[in-house]
Amino acid sequence: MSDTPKSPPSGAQYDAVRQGWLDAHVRPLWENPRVHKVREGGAKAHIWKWRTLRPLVEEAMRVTSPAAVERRVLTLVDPENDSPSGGTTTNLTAALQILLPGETARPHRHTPNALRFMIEGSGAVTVVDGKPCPMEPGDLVITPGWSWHEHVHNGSEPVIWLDALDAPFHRAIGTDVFEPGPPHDLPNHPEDAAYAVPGMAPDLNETQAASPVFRYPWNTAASALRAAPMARDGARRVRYVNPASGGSAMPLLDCYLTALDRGMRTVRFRSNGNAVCYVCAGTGTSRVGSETLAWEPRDVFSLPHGNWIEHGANEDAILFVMTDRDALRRLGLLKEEYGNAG
Ligand code: GTQ
Ligand code: FE2
Repeated sequence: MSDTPKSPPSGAQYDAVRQGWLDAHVRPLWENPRVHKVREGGAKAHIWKWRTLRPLVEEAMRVTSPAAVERRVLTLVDPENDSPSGGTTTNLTAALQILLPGETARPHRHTPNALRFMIEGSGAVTVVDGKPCPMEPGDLVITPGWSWHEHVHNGSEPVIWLDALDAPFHRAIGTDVFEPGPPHDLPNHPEDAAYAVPGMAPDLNETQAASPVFRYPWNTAASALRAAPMARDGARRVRYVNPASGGSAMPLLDCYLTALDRGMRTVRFRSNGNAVCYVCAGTGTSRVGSETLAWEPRDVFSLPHGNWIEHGANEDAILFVMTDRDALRRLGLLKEEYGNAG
């Protein structure tokens, strides 16, 4: 042990010391600009206008390469993060999927939870763990993580739906796994009829994390929404729940239908969760941080974390909203607050 302190390395000396650290696979934390970086405001919101998307979908219908025929999907890419591991917003990815008459998407399963919200066309069916789920406009069909699923379409016109997955979350935590079919070890789920009586559910030994009912038809969702009381932000809202638990339909992908009555503005709301909205009906304007998004039917827009959000409707409007908030809540990370309008 020397009692004369060494003078700090400087210049070329420091560079040599630094190279020694890097060669040994260690990195000085003080050189990382992200340390103690304070974020001002939220991540930037974006709107994908149907008016722009629809002709692009039309082009995707014309592609004949086997890869496209197997999976006609156009992902909605966050303009702030276009890396291949990114999504539409933090933790969530949304896409438009097209199936032409006679086309199928072969069976497979993956750890990410997924959902399909039907936009256009008729006659497609998603088979989830062996259960056929017809898909008509406004229907929600969920394919919970690790459920086998395949899409078939024996109708006479193209179908278009909105896909959403929690894949970016799985990529971030290293749990993203895919398995191609053919399906094996199909779990035994009760019939949907077992959950068709409100307020009653079969008494089984264990409750699954995801809903055993995979299809939420538009008519029943819309009638629940008509009966829904006003929520804290002034909107009326229903949640797509797992009827066996009363919780979110899927553990990491949580879905809502929000009614905004004509002329209303919601009380502003801020969350560290992220959401993607699809406009089912009506027109309006949403303020998301410093962005003002004017929306109309079939538009898709993001509500990234950290922004004060306010929705206004020009006419009675319905939004389908998917969010990662329940994933954050389960991890003890969710922070949400309400402010006064204005
Ligand atoms: O339909 O199964 O948009 O596995 C991305 C991954 C859709 C699907 C996507 C998928 C699917
Ligand atoms: Fe899939």
